[in-house]
Amino acid sequence: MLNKKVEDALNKQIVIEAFSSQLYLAMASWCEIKGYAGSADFLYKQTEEERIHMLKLFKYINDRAGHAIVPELYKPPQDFTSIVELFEEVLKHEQMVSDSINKQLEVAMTEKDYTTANFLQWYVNEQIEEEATARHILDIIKLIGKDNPGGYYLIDKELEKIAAAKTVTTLNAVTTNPPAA
Ligand code: OFO
Repeated sequence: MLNKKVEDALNKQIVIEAFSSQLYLAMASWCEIKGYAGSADFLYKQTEEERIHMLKLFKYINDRAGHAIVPELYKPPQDFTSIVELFEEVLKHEQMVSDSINKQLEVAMTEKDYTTANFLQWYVNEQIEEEATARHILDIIKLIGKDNPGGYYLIDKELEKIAAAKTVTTLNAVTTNPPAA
């Protein structure tokens, strides 16, 4: 059974993952209406992925006899000055998520809940990938040069390729218990 401090820490992480999903949905919508179809594809996949991250926490908390709480919806920003600013925000957001995971991991370690610490390791690894992807996108933006004529078009074409290569994880693939045979 989860102790209360660990349960609260995991429920805090649910809030963060839910907000991540909301934020990327708002970003996807902005990209779509501005004509950045490749970036929108990537961010629509990202919003789904974040929901899976949230659901994985739900399953874990409830499997350990805690109570996973559905968080309030926070309204994310709806407007961005450019695609460059938007992806800078993505990187900043993912860095904040990594800090938050580390805080929850610290609570689990302090409470000597090594099962939860082991569970959170999945998120630690996931964050390495999420931050690396955001940095990779910003590197592409720098290489193409946003001030080049057609730069935004080329950036979006690169995002289209990244989106096509991205497979959204399913809940079954990330839950601790294997699906029943
Ligand atoms: Fe849940 O990984 Fe991004 O935020």
